[in-house]
Amino acid sequence: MNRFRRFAHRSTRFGVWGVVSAAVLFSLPTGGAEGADTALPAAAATPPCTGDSAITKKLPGGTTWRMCWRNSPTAGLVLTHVTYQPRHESKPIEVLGSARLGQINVPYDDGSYEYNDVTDVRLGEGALPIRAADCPGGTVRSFRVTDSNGGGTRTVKGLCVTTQPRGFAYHGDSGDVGEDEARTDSAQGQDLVVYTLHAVGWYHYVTQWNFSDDGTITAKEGATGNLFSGAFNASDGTGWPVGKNGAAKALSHQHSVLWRLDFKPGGSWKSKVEQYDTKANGAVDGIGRLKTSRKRMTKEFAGDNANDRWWRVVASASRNADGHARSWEIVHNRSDKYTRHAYTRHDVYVSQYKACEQYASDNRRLNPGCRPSVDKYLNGENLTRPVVWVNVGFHHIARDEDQTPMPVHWQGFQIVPRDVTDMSPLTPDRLHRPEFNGHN
Ligand SMILES: [Cu+2]
Repeated sequence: MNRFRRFAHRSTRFGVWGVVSAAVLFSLPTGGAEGADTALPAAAATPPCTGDSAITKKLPGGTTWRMCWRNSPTAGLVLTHVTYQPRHESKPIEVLGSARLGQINVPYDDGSYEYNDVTDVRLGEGALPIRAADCPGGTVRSFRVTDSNGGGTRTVKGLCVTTQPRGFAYHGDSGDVGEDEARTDSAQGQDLVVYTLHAVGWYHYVTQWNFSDDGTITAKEGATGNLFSGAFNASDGTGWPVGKNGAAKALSHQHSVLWRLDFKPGGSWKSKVEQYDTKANGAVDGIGRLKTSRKRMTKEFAGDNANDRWWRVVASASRNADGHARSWEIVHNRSDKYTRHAYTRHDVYVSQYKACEQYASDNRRLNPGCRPSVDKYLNGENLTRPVVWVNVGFHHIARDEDQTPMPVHWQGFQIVPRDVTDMSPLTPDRLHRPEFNGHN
């Protein structure tokens, strides 16, 4: 059985920006050209999106997140103009110009199938409705999608916007920092959470973004649904028995999820990328010393996780109240890398922005005159406007518990603020004072 729908490529390109039409059809977010946001006038007086296309949420800790969203026929959920405004900031601070999936590449271990779920299967056209019960405490918004069977468009009530508790935000004793009448401060954190559901064959993907009150952004892709029914014949050792006595062997396969992040830190596309590594550096009386070094990444590069290594994107013209350059750190913890493809062999790829470089692989299907994949986007250019591609792989060896429906398996990463604010954005007001910011 063929797992996937096949259909001719079409695209609906309604402009989302600046549309003030009262007609429902035109106020619904629709798929659009991925690079479209770059064509906006720099000093647009009108907001980048209005009505149902805009998400604004002030969390209990005082942090406000704002963004625009749409459903792309390929990439599914696309977030643009993502800004963060903690309690003591008078203006929103821009973080991401746009953020979305760049590809989901799924090869099966026996060499029988390989899918590019974003570009080829067109994940975005497989949008599924989200039931009210699956968006607890939130609201489900609608969007238009091209019908994947080739006829017209349909409305899908398929974007959940909600909030979720995230456990401890902090717990501390103010006597430690010298407050006269010491108190124990504590708070529980909250996230703004947005997600969509898309069917790709028998799989259902949850594309989720959490925006925390402390400024952290978490991207996670969940795979659920059902194991591909055509792939229960792994008799050659490339699967795992999931039926009675091992007659049915589910084929193992790899999900390489690649996200495309077009940073706009502090409101400018211009930014720098740095890599930090911490290494052993001798010892003093038997106690080890460590040395952390910074490497400015001036040219396009592919990076690999290593012990004590991380990267950050640094704003070129935006500083916090302490005078430190604002930056956002990429936190990438775990990944099974599919080494056969150059575009899934590394943990991050950082390319200089180019409008036609839209997908991590299979790019020529939609951008025929352009380079084919993210590894090929790295051709030695200077990095002045970096686009960060984060690759998180999961090698899925099925288990009995994957039937049925399959429990969601997640893969993702985080973007964590570093020096975006002079103190924690959640510091209680009575502690948000110079005497508690740094010790001399
Ligand atoms: Cu899987």
